Amino acid sequence: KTIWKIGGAMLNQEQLKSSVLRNLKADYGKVIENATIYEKYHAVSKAIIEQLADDWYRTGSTYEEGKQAYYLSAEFLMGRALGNNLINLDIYEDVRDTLKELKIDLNFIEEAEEDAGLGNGGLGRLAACFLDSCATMNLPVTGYGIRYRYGLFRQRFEDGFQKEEGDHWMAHGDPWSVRREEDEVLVQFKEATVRAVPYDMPIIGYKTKNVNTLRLWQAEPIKDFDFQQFNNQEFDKAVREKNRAEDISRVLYPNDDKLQGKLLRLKQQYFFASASLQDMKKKYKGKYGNQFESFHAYHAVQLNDTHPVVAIPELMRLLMDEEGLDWEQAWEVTQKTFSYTNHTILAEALEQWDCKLFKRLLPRIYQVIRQIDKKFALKLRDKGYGIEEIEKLRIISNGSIKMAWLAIYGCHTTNGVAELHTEILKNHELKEWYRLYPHRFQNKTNGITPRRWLLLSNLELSKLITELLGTEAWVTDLNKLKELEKYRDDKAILKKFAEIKMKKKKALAAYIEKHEGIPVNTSSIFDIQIKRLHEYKRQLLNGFHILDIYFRIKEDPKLDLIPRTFIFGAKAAPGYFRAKGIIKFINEIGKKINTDPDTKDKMKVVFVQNYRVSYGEKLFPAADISEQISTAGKEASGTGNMKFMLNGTPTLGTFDGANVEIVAEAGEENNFIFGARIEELEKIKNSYDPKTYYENTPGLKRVVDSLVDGTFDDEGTGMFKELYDSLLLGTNWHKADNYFILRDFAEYREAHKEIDKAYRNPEEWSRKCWMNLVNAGKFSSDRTIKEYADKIWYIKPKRIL
Ligand code: DL6
Repeated sequence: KTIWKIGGAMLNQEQLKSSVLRNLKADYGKVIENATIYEKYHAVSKAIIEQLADDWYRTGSTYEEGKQAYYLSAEFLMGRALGNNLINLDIYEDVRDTLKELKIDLNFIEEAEEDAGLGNGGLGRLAACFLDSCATMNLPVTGYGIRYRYGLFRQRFEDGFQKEEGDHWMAHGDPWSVRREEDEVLVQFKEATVRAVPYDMPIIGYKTKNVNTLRLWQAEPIKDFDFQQFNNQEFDKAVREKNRAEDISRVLYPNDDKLQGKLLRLKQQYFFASASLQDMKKKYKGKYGNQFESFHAYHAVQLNDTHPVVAIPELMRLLMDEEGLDWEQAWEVTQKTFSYTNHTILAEALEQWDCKLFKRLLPRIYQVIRQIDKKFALKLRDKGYGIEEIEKLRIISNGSIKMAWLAIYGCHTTNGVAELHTEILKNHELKEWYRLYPHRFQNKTNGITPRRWLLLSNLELSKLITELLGTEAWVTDLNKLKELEKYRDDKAILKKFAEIKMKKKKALAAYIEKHEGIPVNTSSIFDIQIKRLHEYKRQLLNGFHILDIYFRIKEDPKLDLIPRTFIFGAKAAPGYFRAKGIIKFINEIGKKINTDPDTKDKMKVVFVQNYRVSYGEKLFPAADISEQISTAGKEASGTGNMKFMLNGTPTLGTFDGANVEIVAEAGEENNFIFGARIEELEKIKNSYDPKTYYENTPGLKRVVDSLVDGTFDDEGTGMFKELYDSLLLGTNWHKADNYFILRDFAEYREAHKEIDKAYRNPEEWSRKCWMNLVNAGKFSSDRTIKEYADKIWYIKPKRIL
């Protein structure tokens, strides 16, 4: 039976089997019976990638004709490849059946694959979803990033405290990457030059022959070791250069939304920005010779946040120093090449580099930035700007380089990631810039790929959708879901839908029991908050509310509540003390509630360890409630909110980020919206006194005090007292309760009561879920990418034949 239906060589079951066996033998000298699970995973992956080679190569050469876009990102949170690739190739079930004949369980080997966790959270996962959409839509787009040897740390809990371990994700090999030594380039720093060696990952679109590329750079030394020093028995010295070079791509910085002005991070940024541009330049030169005045006509480069913004002065350098363009020409080409996406308005996340540090590492690049800054100031002066206004916009000020300013000035377009976020940028954070360049600002509301987040993770629901629509077209045209709205009152369909949810809940419960050792009741409401741990995301609010229910049940054991399972998943940046305190606090709450005979059948708290993409694939489909409770104005967009929605889960959320658009699509009546809106927070922010809420909101004092009154133990770390003070006293740099937790507590509790009420009517509840699913069309990353392609990159699909 032929199983490979898309392009490439025709592959039948027998060929697949022999390819797997051949790979096992060639790579490990083994047969199925004595191969480990990793080896089997490896052999199967290689059997698949083998089939792609021709189409992959042809995609590359087809794209070389004409304009291409490049997505530069310090993070690509890819997750696992095998299952997703099989789904996109439309061979998942056939491969599964074929492997059965070899006594290989596909599910089992899928679980052996480590996530490629080369990103922190939303920003990196967005980049991964975008690549999937670009390939699916046959768009000539290449991703460029860093091949970190260690991805985002692995998390486990010890006595409720977060512990981190290095994530050596490729320890068992990396069958989905191909080393392309022939394309290596050199990257020069003041004190050393390193080799950038590309590893290419195939990006397989859904049911298309095109295979796009994610090119990740690995840093390597010019010379592996110094033989002379080795001979002199100076072993450490002999490998010093090697280690220094390798340090650059050794580990992903585990901070999201917080700047760390570390030299190594700047090295990483310049390393991949320079390597990527040199790669483009080399290919361009091969094809068009020295016509660098037209470089921008063939290259659209998207800068994912400020991390790759050093590419702007680097392209200036390459064009002037190596290709002989004059400043004005180079600047025009540069500005027409780049565009920039802003992902946050948190001040602490806006990257700035200390001039001295920068100059020490990259003197020539520093010189270029100084020149850009100077010319910009003169331009503003000529426009009639006053000294103070100029100072606000200057790229270099107070001894630092403001990367966001450099980005806006050096790019033709700046975009925000949700309507509300873009409005905040235009009217508040970047208002001076917006006044100066109104036409440069655009909105591109984020999206997620329906392939990974529905087809792969919820096959059952996908099948129901296909059955009802009579077509699979929704997979690439998510707006088709809207046609299913007509079933909103169809009892039989809603019942089937609810049964699927139950099935996913059972699967999650089994997984949680196995991995966290906690049994959960599948008829309870699965109330899930999964995202990075941050004060502004307000996991603490969720924790307080859980504790409030606990105290209410203790007071009144007959309290009539639908049982709840509160599930958290979150990593805290290792140096973020307060975030780690919140994890410990929630774990303490869980310990108390899960062991108390009065409450253990009514509620449960589970903080899953090591939340990551592959865990998300199990959590999103099983959720009854999606917690999106950030302080209004703080979450730029959110994309987890969209993953829940697409799996038919109502949002319990604030008017923030893309929640606003989710509710506009699915109806406020089908979601649970609460809390102060931006306008109100703007009004109260200067006079806000959390103590008033603390004292006057029934039940609130009791839960806040639990931090310090002996209810819980932080084992002498001072974490809980620090949290308590942050809410009521504030610090030098933060006002008390900076994120308005106490202000929103009562409304949050009311919203939960609404949920409890609504859940009692199963049909009504299913209808709400259904309305979320069928209105999720807007949030496909295909829609987002089409907007980037049409309005920013100006590129068109190019299908290979
Ligand atoms: O745009 C993707 C994602 C948004 O959905 C989140 O709301 C936002 O917090 C996140 N931003 C970052 C910022 N990192 N930096 N700098 O991760 O981007």
